[in-house]
Amino acid sequence: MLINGENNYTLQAKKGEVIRFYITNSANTRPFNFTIAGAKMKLVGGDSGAYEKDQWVDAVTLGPSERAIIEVLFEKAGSYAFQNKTPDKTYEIGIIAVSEDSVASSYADSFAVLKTHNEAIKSIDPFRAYFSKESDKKIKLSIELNGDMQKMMGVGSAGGGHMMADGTMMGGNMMEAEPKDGIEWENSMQMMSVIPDTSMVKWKISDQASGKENMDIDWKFKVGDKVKIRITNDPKSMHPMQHPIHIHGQRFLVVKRNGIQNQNLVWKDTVLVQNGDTVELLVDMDNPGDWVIHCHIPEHMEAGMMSQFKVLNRI
Ligand SMILES: [Cu+2]
Repeated sequence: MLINGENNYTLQAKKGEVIRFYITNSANTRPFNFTIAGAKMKLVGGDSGAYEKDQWVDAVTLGPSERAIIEVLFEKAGSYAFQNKTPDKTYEIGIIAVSEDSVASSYADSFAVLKTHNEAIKSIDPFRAYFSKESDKKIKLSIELNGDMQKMMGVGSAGGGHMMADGTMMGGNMMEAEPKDGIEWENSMQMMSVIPDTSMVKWKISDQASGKENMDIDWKFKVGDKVKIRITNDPKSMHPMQHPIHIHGQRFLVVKRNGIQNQNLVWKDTVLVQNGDTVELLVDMDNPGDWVIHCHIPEHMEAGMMSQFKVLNRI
């Protein structure tokens, strides 16, 4: 795990210094739960600018392509660790060395205040009336294995698990590997990751209304449309795991997660849809052209997990 390309990233700071960090998860597959041990941390921004309001956080969870802006106060001298803290393991991925010299002008007083960001609130206001409308599009995330792959996995054989009519695995290794908290933090399903290629595995975005999948989905919108997209990540799929879903060319708000209204919004272009989760996005279709919506894990995208849509100019 690297920070800015280094496996021993070190940063120098001074006592009393407040540092603003722009964090991008540029990993291929791995989600990060990023934190700085022993320092006070404030979440101020996401993918595309400020949140409506600042909030104190212990850590930020980022899927591939997601971004966060945090501010951190280093009150005392000493060594602070950048960490990736998952439920089972804490990785140290860098160090901030804070010297005894006090910083010339400290922003500690300003840091102590949780601010409201009026610009962000104003940019979201025109969209609030659409938050509770019916979903315009409903998609499901899942996986399909071909016959050879199912045999390899022991599906249907006496020794392994067997497939239920609804596609659920019973018995075999698959159930044990199901992520505990909606996120597969480590590569726990080695066989799924090492053996298969795209001829054996298809990762799927399925449109619930048309029954179409992946690139056969070809939605059409008009500039100015405010489109509600509901995404469900099937917990009963053969490999239940999180998918960072990325939309090109437009911005969106994650208005609801599992039916609960989001109380602190930020403009985004990627949402980490955890295993079993349902998220509702309100997408601002303001950028005409041909675009894609896809999982930001390249292996999943290569194995199908991408759809297309058009945003047409109003005549
Ligand atoms: Cu994916």
